[in-house]
Amino acid sequence: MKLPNILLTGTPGVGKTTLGKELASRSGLKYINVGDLAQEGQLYDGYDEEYGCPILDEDRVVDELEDQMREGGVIVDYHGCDFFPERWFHIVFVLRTDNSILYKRLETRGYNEKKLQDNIQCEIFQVLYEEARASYREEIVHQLPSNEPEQLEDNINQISKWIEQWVKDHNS
Ligand code: DAT
Repeated sequence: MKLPNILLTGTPGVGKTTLGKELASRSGLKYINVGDLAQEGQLYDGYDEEYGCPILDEDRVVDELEDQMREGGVIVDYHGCDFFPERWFHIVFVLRTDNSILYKRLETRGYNEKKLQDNIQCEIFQVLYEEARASYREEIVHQLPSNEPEQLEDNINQISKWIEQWVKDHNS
């Protein structure tokens, strides 16, 4: 059976992991967190002194995922989207959260002031939405509000319906 690949992107803290895992458990699709994948495989290329974090080796991440993506049925979660091959994804969701809510979530994570401000700016300037629109066909890029639990539920229901329809359309 053919299954679609879905990209969940957006600023850290907008709720990609929460949505991705729940969606995977309800749909049977496989959830992949690129940050975790990179850590497990040490898919890094140097260290960013300014941000105090390792730099993702994008080519190795793509190589690592290629076979699974070709098979289909994968939900990918990452706060970046311009280095994945465009052909991988059938739909792209950019999660969006209001500044004050995002600020509280990131504060809870213990982010330092610089990291907090950088991420809030990232959301204000809709960096990930612009990146997604520059990297994928406009028709497949959608924004989803992710401020409250009701919206999480709505997003899950909406995407589940989309998956169902996609599966019907591509397996008949
Ligand atoms: P991300 O994977 O984008 O970094 P996350 O899934 O870890 O984000 O979520 C960050 C926090 O926000 C976490 O405590 C769960 C909460 N959260 C996520 N989506 C939410 C929603 N729609 N309503 C309320 N809280 C949400």
